[in-house]
Amino acid sequence: MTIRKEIKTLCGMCPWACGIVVSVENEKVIKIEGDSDHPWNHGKLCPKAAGIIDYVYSPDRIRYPMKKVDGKFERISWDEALDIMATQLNKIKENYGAKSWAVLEGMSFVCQGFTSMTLLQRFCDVYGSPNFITPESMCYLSRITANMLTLGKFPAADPENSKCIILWGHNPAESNFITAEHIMNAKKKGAKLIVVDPRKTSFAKKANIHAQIRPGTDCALALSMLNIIISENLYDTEFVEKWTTGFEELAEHVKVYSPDKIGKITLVPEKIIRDMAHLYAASKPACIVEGINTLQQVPAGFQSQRAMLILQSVTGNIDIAGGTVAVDLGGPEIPSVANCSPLRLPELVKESSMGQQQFPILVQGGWTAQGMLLPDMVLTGKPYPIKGLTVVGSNPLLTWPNSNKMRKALEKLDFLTVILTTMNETAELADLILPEASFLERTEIWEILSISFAKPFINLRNKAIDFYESMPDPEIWIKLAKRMGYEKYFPWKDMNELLEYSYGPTGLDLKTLFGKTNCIPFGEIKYKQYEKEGFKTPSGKIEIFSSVMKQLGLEPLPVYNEPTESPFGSPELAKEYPVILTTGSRKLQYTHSSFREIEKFKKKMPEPNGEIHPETAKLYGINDGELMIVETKRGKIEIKAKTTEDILPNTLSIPHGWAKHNVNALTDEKSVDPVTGYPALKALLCKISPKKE
Ligand SMILES: Nc1nc2c(c(=O)[nH]1)N[C@H]1C(S)=C(S)[C@@H](COP(=O)(O)OP(=O)(O)OC[C@H]3O[C@@H](n4cnc5c(=O)[nH]c(N)nc54)[C@H](O)[C@@H]3O)O[C@H]1N2
Ligand SMILES: Nc1nc2c(c(=O)[nH]1)N[C@H]1C(S)=C(S)[C@@H](COP(=O)(O)OP(=O)(O)OC[C@H]3O[C@@H](n4cnc5c(=O)[nH]c(N)nc54)[C@H](O)[C@@H]3O)O[C@H]1N2
Ligand code: SF4
Ligand SMILES: [Mo]
Repeated sequence: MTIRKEIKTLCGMCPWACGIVVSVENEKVIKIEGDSDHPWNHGKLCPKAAGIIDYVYSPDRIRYPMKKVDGKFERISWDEALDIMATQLNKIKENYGAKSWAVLEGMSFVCQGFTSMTLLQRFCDVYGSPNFITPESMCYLSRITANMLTLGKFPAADPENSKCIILWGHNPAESNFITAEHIMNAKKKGAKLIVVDPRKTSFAKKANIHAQIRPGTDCALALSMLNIIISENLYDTEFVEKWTTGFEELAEHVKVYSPDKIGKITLVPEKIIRDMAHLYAASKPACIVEGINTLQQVPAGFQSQRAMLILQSVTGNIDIAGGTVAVDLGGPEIPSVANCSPLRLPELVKESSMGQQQFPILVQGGWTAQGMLLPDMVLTGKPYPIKGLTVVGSNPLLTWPNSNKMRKALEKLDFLTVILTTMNETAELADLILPEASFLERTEIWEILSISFAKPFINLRNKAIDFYESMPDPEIWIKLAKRMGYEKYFPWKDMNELLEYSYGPTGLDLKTLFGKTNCIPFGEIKYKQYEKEGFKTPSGKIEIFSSVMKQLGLEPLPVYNEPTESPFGSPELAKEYPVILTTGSRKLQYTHSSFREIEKFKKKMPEPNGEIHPETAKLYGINDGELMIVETKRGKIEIKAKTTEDILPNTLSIPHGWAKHNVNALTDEKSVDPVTGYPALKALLCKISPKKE
């Protein structure tokens, strides 16, 4: 007899969690369709969804726990795997202290939602390690923190209702097709579009203005726009007076960012800077749709986020439809929910996290350690050694900067565990491999819509199938906790109980969520909420001048810093490495280093290429479609050149996540942003030459 069922759940091939309907026949997935009831994607899906079945049943899926014996992996039972893990963790704690074991989790794990993440943090808390590392050591958290510091909340752009959209360091045509649609819909209704990008992306070609910027100089551009808007009195005087602090200092401060000077620094012609500032200031409501990670991976990353917030503030585009909006949960701000989670037990941890002293603004919430310090700590043992690492849902050997150094560090560890769905390059180095359930094999809540897009909804991911011995991550940690004598802290019988505990304080109606559909309204958008409550900052206003930063000895007004490697900032280095390198522009069908094994994707894009202007290619004797050698101070790779007029001359753009052409062999993990410790993945120097046969 055939047993058929349909399960409404969420895609997990990328962070955006589109609603899907999974058809299961005799316990096997046979079809995936878009969920037309879902308020985010309304049934539409991107091409990655066509690979869900291939991914879930991939030959690369890890089916059982495995341990390494004489250089080869051997299948073992879960009991043996958890015993090994408990023994090794106890050993590290006894010999070196709890802080010498770290967890490094990846983007896919962040996408399991706050409950799964804070449960693992709770395990770290109870064990005593402060070193919980997330990809937010280089992605997104810098933006969240800059917003919390300046506005006391993390609102999102509202392009659907906007009259002028600046798409800044973001290419949603490749990285987020729903936002791409929202922008196109607004454009059809007459909204003006400004694109800031070193490449002529498909959006740049449709834009009213394209600022083809030199990578890493965005903060200077934003400050120059402020210079024009303030000197020409184009700002919202009433809003500025009532709701901001530090405007006068700002007006003085931005005088040096004159458009003629900044035109030379950014390579955006002065006239374009003026046109952008005028169009943006004259349109209301206007919004800035920014890169998720792009603008922060440079020395002025945190400051450019602050500068952009200030642009939105002085033009009065905060908390209004078509500007920026936020979901109000009636309790703590959404980014704080994770830190306020009843699952956290930070009082049990005696030590501070890696990076807490150097980057207190990023690390203070205890949400992530600054993982860029990890390789050096493992390799030098200073200020204390890291001896054990557990990688969850990540492939740091390819996705974290400076792969050669990362490899040395991973090889030096006493004990490396990975918890993954599919085999990857990092797993090859592990002592122990644990199979995680994929997103079709788990139940969890993912808060993405409210946090990142200000849509007042909460999402449920529903388990559709089982797969061999794979286990959802929270179950793994609860089982391990019991083995290590921590059971009083981990009493939950199943995921539903855990979710109830975790969401208790928010008042979320879990029964409706579980009973009805996989997405229910949650929270509310309140326009101009500040009129009633002010802003949740020390002054109750938008802090253009940040007193918190001043106290910490950081620049209280946004200051532009040159990229550490650049023709302007390091002319000596530029003699040897003359070409500007930006990395990691997204490709629609792949997520980071994932899905390279899927045949239908491989056919469309079997390998990556480095985009370079024909004039630059010619200068170095490189031909279109041929292999070139790209070298930085860290390493060397080969990659096919794609010559295109669509990129700024003297700039090379290479995507990340490819084992054979690994751009992270070229990048540096050194912290360049003094506020967050983020590395410079977007503005480096390299040299290029043709590969000789
Ligand atoms: N298909 C797919 N989608 C994804 C992901 C994926 O791996 N694959 N990853 C997800 C994740 S975790 C993230 S963080 C987001 C990333 O999302 P974003 O950070 O928004 O990255 P992109 O959308 O690729 O857009 C980056 C654009 O910035 C341009 N750029 C490069 N350097 C600079 C610069 O210095 N200044 C300016 N102004 N522009 C620059 C590039 O040319 C590119 O067009 O995407 C998410 N979505
Ligand atoms: N040069 C350069 N490097 C970058 C970037 C860049 O722009 N430039 N972007 C950075 C950014 S923003 C990010 S967020 C990181 C992302 O980097 P990572 O988080 O490392 O991303 P992936 O490569 O997708 O991780 C792949 C592994 O996750 C595992 N996995 C997938 N789904 C699951 C799951 O449900 N559970 C578990 N346990 N495992 C799973 C699979 O085994 C897979 O091999 O990359 C960063 N790296
Ligand atoms: S954008 Fe594509 S990969 Fe991402 S959740 Fe939606 S359908 Fe899945
Ligand atoms: Mo990311």
